[in-house]
Amino acid sequence: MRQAGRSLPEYRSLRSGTTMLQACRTPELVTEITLQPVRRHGVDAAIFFSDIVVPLQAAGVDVEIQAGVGPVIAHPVRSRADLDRLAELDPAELADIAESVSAIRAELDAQHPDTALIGFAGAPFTLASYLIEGGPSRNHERTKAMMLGDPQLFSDLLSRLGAISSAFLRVQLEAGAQAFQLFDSWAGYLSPQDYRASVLPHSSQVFADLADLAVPSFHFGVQTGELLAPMSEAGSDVMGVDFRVDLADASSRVQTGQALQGNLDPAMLFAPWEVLRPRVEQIVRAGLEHPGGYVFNLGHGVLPTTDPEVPGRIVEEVHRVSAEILGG
Ligand code: 1CP
Repeated sequence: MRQAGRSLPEYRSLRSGTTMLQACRTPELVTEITLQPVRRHGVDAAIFFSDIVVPLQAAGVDVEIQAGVGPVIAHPVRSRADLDRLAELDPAELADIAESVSAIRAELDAQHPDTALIGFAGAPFTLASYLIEGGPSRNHERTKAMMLGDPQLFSDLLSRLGAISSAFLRVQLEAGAQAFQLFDSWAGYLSPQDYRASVLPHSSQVFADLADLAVPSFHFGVQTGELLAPMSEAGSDVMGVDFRVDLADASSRVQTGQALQGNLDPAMLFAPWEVLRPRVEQIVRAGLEHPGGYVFNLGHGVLPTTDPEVPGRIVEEVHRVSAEILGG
Protein backbone atom coordinates (compact mmCIF):
# COMPACT_ATOMS: atom_id res chain seq x y z
CA MET A 1 0.00 0.00 0.00
CA ARG A 2 1.01 3.60 -0.55
CA GLN A 3 3.45 5.03 1.91
CA ALA A 4 4.28 1.58 3.21
CA GLY A 5 7.76 2.84 3.92
CA ARG A 6 6.92 6.26 5.29
CA SER A 7 6.74 5.14 8.90
CA LEU A 8 10.30 3.76 8.79
CA PRO A 9 13.13 5.84 10.26
CA GLU A 10 15.45 4.43 7.57
CA TYR A 11 13.05 5.80 4.91
CA ARG A 12 12.95 9.25 6.45
CA SER A 13 16.72 9.45 6.71
CA LEU A 14 17.24 8.36 3.08
CA ARG A 15 14.64 10.83 1.85
CA SER A 16 15.94 13.85 3.76
CA GLY A 17 17.06 16.64 1.41
CA THR A 18 15.37 15.07 -1.64
CA THR A 19 11.94 15.92 -2.98
CA MET A 20 9.51 13.04 -3.40
CA LEU A 21 9.63 13.22 -7.21
CA GLN A 22 13.44 13.48 -7.25
CA ALA A 23 13.55 10.36 -5.10
CA CYS A 24 11.16 8.57 -7.49
CA ARG A 25 13.47 9.34 -10.44
CA THR A 26 16.74 8.24 -8.76
CA PRO A 27 17.23 4.48 -9.28
CA GLU A 28 19.58 3.97 -6.27
CA LEU A 29 17.03 5.58 -3.93
CA VAL A 30 14.05 3.80 -5.50
CA THR A 31 15.82 0.46 -5.13
CA GLU A 32 16.79 0.99 -1.52
CA ILE A 33 13.39 2.43 -0.46
CA THR A 34 11.52 -0.42 -2.16
CA LEU A 35 13.63 -2.99 -0.31
CA GLN A 36 13.40 -1.39 3.15
CA PRO A 37 9.95 -2.79 4.06
CA VAL A 38 10.95 -6.23 2.70
CA ARG A 39 13.97 -6.38 4.98
CA ARG A 40 12.22 -4.95 7.98
CA HIS A 41 8.79 -6.62 7.77
CA GLY A 42 9.37 -9.86 5.83
CA VAL A 43 6.42 -9.19 3.52
CA ASP A 44 5.75 -11.64 0.67
CA ALA A 45 5.76 -8.89 -1.96
CA ALA A 46 7.47 -5.55 -2.45
CA ILE A 47 5.60 -2.58 -3.91
CA PHE A 48 7.64 -0.48 -6.31
CA PHE A 49 8.52 2.89 -4.77
CA SER A 50 7.13 5.56 -7.09
CA ASP A 51 3.95 7.62 -7.29
CA ILE A 52 0.89 7.72 -9.52
CA VAL A 53 1.94 11.16 -10.84
CA VAL A 54 5.41 10.03 -12.01
CA PRO A 55 4.16 9.10 -15.53
CA LEU A 56 2.35 12.45 -15.76
CA GLN A 57 5.62 14.22 -15.05
CA ALA A 58 7.31 12.00 -17.66
CA ALA A 59 4.61 13.06 -20.15
CA GLY A 60 5.51 16.71 -19.53
CA VAL A 61 2.98 17.74 -16.86
CA ASP A 62 4.33 20.34 -14.42
CA VAL A 63 3.64 18.53 -11.15
CA GLU A 64 5.24 18.43 -7.72
CA ILE A 65 4.45 16.43 -4.60
CA GLN A 66 4.27 18.85 -1.70
CA ALA A 67 5.00 17.49 1.76
CA GLY A 68 1.84 17.18 3.81
CA VAL A 69 -0.35 17.98 0.76
CA GLY A 70 0.26 15.54 -2.09
CA PRO A 71 0.43 16.12 -5.85
CA VAL A 72 -0.01 19.74 -7.02
CA ILE A 73 -0.46 20.50 -10.75
CA ALA A 74 0.77 23.91 -12.02
CA HIS A 75 -1.65 24.15 -14.98
CA PRO A 76 -4.86 22.16 -14.38
CA VAL A 77 -6.67 20.58 -17.34
CA ARG A 78 -10.08 22.22 -17.73
CA SER A 79 -10.57 22.80 -21.46
CA ARG A 80 -9.98 21.14 -24.82
CA ALA A 81 -6.91 23.36 -25.30
CA ASP A 82 -5.50 22.15 -21.97
CA LEU A 83 -6.05 18.53 -23.02
CA ASP A 84 -4.37 19.17 -26.37
CA ARG A 85 -1.23 20.17 -24.45
CA LEU A 86 -1.16 16.81 -22.60
CA ALA A 87 1.27 14.73 -24.64
CA GLU A 88 1.36 10.98 -25.01
CA LEU A 89 3.96 9.26 -22.88
CA ASP A 90 7.07 8.18 -24.75
CA PRO A 91 8.41 5.08 -22.92
CA ALA A 92 11.93 6.44 -23.53
CA GLU A 93 11.11 9.05 -20.85
CA LEU A 94 10.84 6.18 -18.36
CA ALA A 95 14.32 4.69 -18.82
CA ASP A 96 15.07 5.40 -15.14
CA ILE A 97 11.92 3.49 -14.11
CA ALA A 98 13.02 0.44 -16.10
CA GLU A 99 16.49 0.74 -14.54
CA SER A 100 15.01 0.92 -11.02
CA VAL A 101 12.76 -2.10 -11.56
CA SER A 102 15.61 -4.22 -12.97
CA ALA A 103 17.87 -3.27 -10.06
CA ILE A 104 15.17 -4.15 -7.50
CA ARG A 105 14.42 -7.47 -9.20
CA ALA A 106 18.15 -8.32 -9.22
CA GLU A 107 18.48 -7.52 -5.48
CA LEU A 108 15.36 -9.52 -4.66
CA ASP A 109 16.56 -12.48 -6.71
CA ALA A 110 19.85 -12.42 -4.80
CA GLN A 111 18.51 -11.88 -1.27
CA HIS A 112 14.77 -12.65 -1.22
CA PRO A 113 14.08 -14.87 -4.25
CA ASP A 114 10.53 -15.71 -3.16
CA THR A 115 9.49 -12.07 -2.79
CA ALA A 116 7.42 -10.77 -5.69
CA LEU A 117 7.67 -7.21 -7.02
CA ILE A 118 4.36 -5.43 -7.63
CA GLY A 119 4.23 -2.50 -10.02
CA PHE A 120 1.42 0.05 -10.05
CA ALA A 121 -0.25 3.00 -11.71
CA GLY A 122 -3.10 5.37 -11.01
CA ALA A 123 -6.40 4.63 -12.73
CA PRO A 124 -7.62 7.16 -15.31
CA PHE A 125 -10.29 8.68 -13.03
CA THR A 126 -7.98 9.23 -10.05
CA LEU A 127 -5.31 10.81 -12.27
CA ALA A 128 -7.98 12.96 -13.96
CA SER A 129 -9.14 14.23 -10.58
CA TYR A 130 -5.63 15.53 -9.75
CA LEU A 131 -5.26 17.10 -13.22
CA ILE A 132 -8.68 18.77 -13.23
CA GLU A 133 -8.73 19.90 -9.60
CA GLY A 134 -5.06 20.90 -9.63
CA GLY A 135 -4.34 18.92 -6.45
CA PRO A 136 -5.97 16.82 -3.74
CA SER A 137 -9.69 17.51 -3.48
CA ARG A 138 -12.31 16.94 -0.83
CA ASN A 139 -15.39 16.83 -3.09
CA HIS A 140 -14.00 16.45 -6.64
CA GLU A 141 -16.53 19.07 -7.81
CA ARG A 142 -14.64 20.35 -10.87
CA THR A 143 -14.02 16.75 -11.96
CA LYS A 144 -17.73 15.96 -11.73
CA ALA A 145 -18.60 19.23 -13.46
CA MET A 146 -16.51 18.18 -16.46
CA MET A 147 -17.77 14.57 -16.36
CA LEU A 148 -21.39 15.73 -16.54
CA GLY A 149 -21.00 19.04 -18.41
CA ASP A 150 -18.57 17.99 -21.16
CA PRO A 151 -18.64 14.19 -21.29
CA GLN A 152 -16.68 14.07 -24.55
CA LEU A 153 -13.79 16.10 -23.13
CA PHE A 154 -13.87 14.02 -19.94
CA SER A 155 -13.83 10.78 -21.92
CA ASP A 156 -10.98 11.98 -24.13
CA LEU A 157 -8.98 12.98 -21.03
CA LEU A 158 -9.53 9.59 -19.39
CA SER A 159 -8.51 7.81 -22.62
CA ARG A 160 -5.28 9.81 -22.76
CA LEU A 161 -4.59 9.08 -19.08
CA GLY A 162 -5.39 5.39 -19.50
CA ALA A 163 -2.78 5.18 -22.27
CA ILE A 164 -0.25 6.92 -19.99
CA SER A 165 -0.97 4.45 -17.16
CA SER A 166 -0.72 1.47 -19.51
CA ALA A 167 2.63 2.72 -20.80
CA PHE A 168 3.92 3.24 -17.23
CA LEU A 169 2.80 -0.27 -16.25
CA ARG A 170 4.24 -1.89 -19.36
CA VAL A 171 7.67 -0.41 -18.66
CA GLN A 172 7.57 -1.79 -15.09
CA LEU A 173 6.32 -5.22 -16.16
CA GLU A 174 8.78 -5.60 -19.02
CA ALA A 175 11.63 -4.66 -16.66
CA GLY A 176 10.73 -7.38 -14.15
CA ALA A 177 7.68 -6.46 -12.05
CA GLN A 178 5.59 -9.63 -11.67
CA ALA A 179 2.13 -8.21 -10.94
CA PHE A 180 0.49 -4.79 -10.99
CA GLN A 181 -2.10 -2.83 -9.07
CA LEU A 182 -4.31 -0.13 -10.58
CA PHE A 183 -5.16 2.45 -7.88
CA ASP A 184 -8.50 4.17 -8.37
CA SER A 185 -8.36 5.82 -4.97
CA TRP A 186 -11.08 8.41 -5.60
CA ALA A 187 -13.58 6.26 -7.55
CA GLY A 188 -15.54 5.87 -4.32
CA TYR A 189 -16.76 9.45 -4.74
CA LEU A 190 -18.89 8.33 -7.69
CA SER A 191 -22.32 6.76 -7.81
CA PRO A 192 -22.45 3.29 -9.40
CA GLN A 193 -24.34 4.82 -12.35
CA ASP A 194 -21.68 7.45 -13.09
CA TYR A 195 -18.83 5.02 -12.42
CA ARG A 196 -20.26 2.55 -14.91
CA ALA A 197 -20.99 5.14 -17.62
CA SER A 198 -17.93 7.39 -17.39
CA VAL A 199 -15.08 5.52 -15.70
CA LEU A 200 -15.38 1.73 -16.02
CA PRO A 201 -14.70 1.64 -19.80
CA HIS A 202 -11.41 3.49 -19.31
CA SER A 203 -10.19 1.33 -16.42
CA SER A 204 -11.20 -1.79 -18.37
CA GLN A 205 -9.08 -0.55 -21.26
CA VAL A 206 -5.97 -0.44 -19.05
CA PHE A 207 -6.42 -4.10 -18.03
CA ALA A 208 -7.08 -5.00 -21.68
CA ASP A 209 -3.95 -3.14 -22.83
CA LEU A 210 -1.80 -5.35 -20.56
CA ALA A 211 -3.59 -8.66 -21.06
CA ASP A 212 -0.88 -9.91 -23.43
CA LEU A 213 1.65 -9.86 -20.55
CA ALA A 214 -0.47 -12.38 -18.59
CA VAL A 215 0.59 -11.15 -15.12
CA PRO A 216 -1.68 -11.08 -12.04
CA SER A 217 -3.51 -7.76 -11.71
CA PHE A 218 -5.10 -5.96 -8.73
CA HIS A 219 -7.70 -3.19 -8.73
CA PHE A 220 -8.16 -1.00 -5.65
CA GLY A 221 -10.20 1.99 -4.52
CA VAL A 222 -11.26 3.62 -1.25
CA GLN A 223 -14.87 3.72 -0.03
CA THR A 224 -15.82 1.44 -2.89
CA GLY A 225 -18.17 -0.96 -1.09
CA GLU A 226 -21.03 0.07 -3.38
CA LEU A 227 -18.74 -0.02 -6.42
CA LEU A 228 -17.18 -3.45 -5.90
CA ALA A 229 -19.52 -5.07 -8.40
CA PRO A 230 -18.92 -2.63 -11.29
CA MET A 231 -15.20 -2.30 -10.47
CA SER A 232 -14.86 -6.08 -10.49
CA GLU A 233 -16.01 -6.05 -14.13
CA ALA A 234 -12.94 -4.07 -15.25
CA GLY A 235 -10.86 -7.23 -15.67
CA SER A 236 -8.47 -7.60 -12.71
CA ASP A 237 -7.59 -10.96 -11.16
CA VAL A 238 -7.85 -9.53 -7.65
CA MET A 239 -10.21 -6.92 -6.16
CA GLY A 240 -8.84 -4.77 -3.35
CA VAL A 241 -11.27 -4.17 -0.50
CA ASP A 242 -10.97 -1.22 1.86
CA PHE A 243 -11.59 -1.59 5.59
CA ARG A 244 -15.21 -0.41 5.52
CA VAL A 245 -16.50 -3.62 3.91
CA ASP A 246 -16.70 -7.08 5.47
CA LEU A 247 -14.77 -9.58 3.36
CA ALA A 248 -17.80 -11.88 3.45
CA ASP A 249 -19.90 -9.15 1.79
CA ALA A 250 -17.13 -8.34 -0.67
CA SER A 251 -17.00 -12.03 -1.55
CA SER A 252 -20.55 -11.93 -2.89
CA ARG A 253 -19.99 -8.73 -4.94
CA VAL A 254 -17.02 -9.70 -7.13
CA GLN A 255 -16.74 -11.93 -10.20
CA THR A 256 -16.67 -15.72 -9.87
CA GLY A 257 -13.05 -16.81 -9.61
CA GLN A 258 -11.80 -13.32 -8.75
CA ALA A 259 -9.62 -13.13 -5.64
CA LEU A 260 -9.93 -10.60 -2.80
CA GLN A 261 -7.24 -8.45 -1.18
CA GLY A 262 -7.51 -6.62 2.14
CA ASN A 263 -8.59 -5.24 4.47
CA LEU A 264 -7.21 -4.38 7.90
CA ASP A 265 -7.94 -0.77 8.91
CA PRO A 266 -4.54 1.05 9.00
CA ALA A 267 -5.64 2.86 12.18
CA MET A 268 -5.98 -0.55 13.92
CA LEU A 269 -2.17 -0.71 13.93
CA PHE A 270 -2.33 1.77 16.82
CA ALA A 271 -4.41 -0.62 18.98
CA PRO A 272 -2.79 -2.83 21.66
CA TRP A 273 -1.41 -6.09 20.23
CA GLU A 274 -3.88 -8.18 22.28
CA VAL A 275 -6.71 -6.43 20.42
CA LEU A 276 -5.01 -6.24 17.03
CA ARG A 277 -3.84 -9.89 16.84
CA PRO A 278 -7.33 -11.47 16.91
CA ARG A 279 -8.52 -8.90 14.35
CA VAL A 280 -5.74 -9.99 12.00
CA GLU A 281 -6.63 -13.64 12.54
CA GLN A 282 -10.32 -12.91 11.92
CA ILE A 283 -9.55 -11.16 8.61
CA VAL A 284 -7.27 -13.97 7.39
CA ARG A 285 -9.92 -16.57 8.26
CA ALA A 286 -12.65 -14.54 6.51
CA GLY A 287 -10.43 -13.99 3.45
CA LEU A 288 -9.62 -17.67 3.12
CA GLU A 289 -13.36 -18.45 3.10
CA HIS A 290 -13.57 -16.66 -0.25
CA PRO A 291 -13.47 -19.31 -2.99
CA GLY A 292 -11.60 -17.15 -5.54
CA GLY A 293 -8.40 -16.79 -3.49
CA TYR A 294 -7.16 -14.21 -1.01
CA VAL A 295 -4.23 -11.85 -0.40
CA PHE A 296 -3.82 -10.27 3.04
CA ASN A 297 -3.21 -6.52 3.04
CA LEU A 298 -4.22 -3.36 4.83
CA GLY A 299 -7.45 -1.71 3.70
CA HIS A 300 -5.47 1.45 2.74
CA GLY A 301 -1.96 2.85 3.15
CA VAL A 302 0.21 2.56 6.28
CA LEU A 303 -0.16 5.77 8.31
CA PRO A 304 3.09 7.71 8.72
CA THR A 305 3.11 7.65 12.55
CA THR A 306 2.67 3.85 12.73
CA ASP A 307 5.08 2.08 15.10
CA PRO A 308 7.54 0.49 12.62
CA GLU A 309 7.57 -2.75 14.67
CA VAL A 310 3.86 -3.46 14.16
CA PRO A 311 3.65 -4.33 10.43
CA GLY A 312 6.25 -7.10 10.87
CA ARG A 313 4.30 -8.62 13.75
CA ILE A 314 1.20 -8.64 11.57
CA VAL A 315 3.13 -10.40 8.78
CA GLU A 316 4.19 -13.12 11.25
CA GLU A 317 0.63 -13.55 12.48
CA VAL A 318 -0.72 -13.77 8.90
CA HIS A 319 1.87 -16.47 8.12
CA ARG A 320 1.04 -18.35 11.34
CA VAL A 321 -2.74 -18.32 10.81
CA SER A 322 -2.61 -19.13 7.12
CA ALA A 323 -0.19 -22.04 7.72
CA GLU A 324 -2.58 -23.35 10.38
CA ILE A 325 -5.52 -23.21 7.97
CA LEU A 326 -3.81 -24.23 4.75
CA GLY A 327 -1.13 -26.48 6.26
CA GLY A 328 2.59 -26.10 5.63
O1 1CP B 1 4.00 2.44 -0.18
C1 1CP B 1 4.80 2.91 -1.00
O2 1CP B 1 5.76 3.61 -0.71
C2 1CP B 1 4.54 2.54 -2.43
C3 1CP B 1 4.66 3.64 -3.35
C4 1CP B 1 3.47 4.56 -3.53
C5 1CP B 1 2.22 4.25 -4.08
C6 1CP B 1 1.70 2.89 -4.47
C7 1CP B 1 3.48 5.95 -3.26
C8 1CP B 1 4.59 6.70 -2.66
N1 1CP B 1 2.32 6.50 -3.74
C9 1CP B 1 1.52 5.48 -4.23
C10 1CP B 1 0.19 5.60 -4.86
C11 1CP B 1 -0.58 6.84 -4.70
N2 1CP B 1 -0.16 8.13 -4.71
C12 1CP B 1 -2.00 6.86 -4.61
C13 1CP B 1 -2.87 5.63 -4.69
C14 1CP B 1 -2.91 4.85 -3.45
C15 1CP B 1 -3.68 5.42 -2.30
O3 1CP B 1 -4.89 5.65 -2.41
O4 1CP B 1 -3.06 5.62 -1.25
C16 1CP B 1 -2.40 8.19 -4.49
C17 1CP B 1 -3.81 8.71 -4.35
C18 1CP B 1 -1.23 8.99 -4.57
C19 1CP B 1 -1.14 10.47 -4.53
C20 1CP B 1 -0.35 10.92 -3.37
N3 1CP B 1 1.01 10.91 -3.34
C21 1CP B 1 -0.81 11.32 -2.11
C22 1CP B 1 -2.30 11.42 -1.69
C23 1CP B 1 -2.71 12.88 -1.62
C24 1CP B 1 -4.23 13.02 -1.53
O5 1CP B 1 -4.85 13.36 -2.55
O6 1CP B 1 -4.77 12.78 -0.44
C25 1CP B 1 0.32 11.59 -1.31
C26 1CP B 1 0.36 12.06 0.11
C27 1CP B 1 1.47 11.31 -2.12
C28 1CP B 1 2.88 11.37 -1.71
C29 1CP B 1 3.53 10.05 -1.53
N4 1CP B 1 3.54 9.03 -2.46
C30 1CP B 1 4.29 7.98 -1.96
C31 1CP B 1 4.79 8.36 -0.69
C32 1CP B 1 5.72 7.53 0.16
C33 1CP B 1 4.31 9.65 -0.42
C34 1CP B 1 4.60 10.49 0.79
C35 1CP B 1 5.76 11.32 0.53
C36 1CP B 1 6.54 11.50 1.79
O7 1CP B 1 6.14 12.40 2.53
O8 1CP B 1 7.51 10.78 2.00
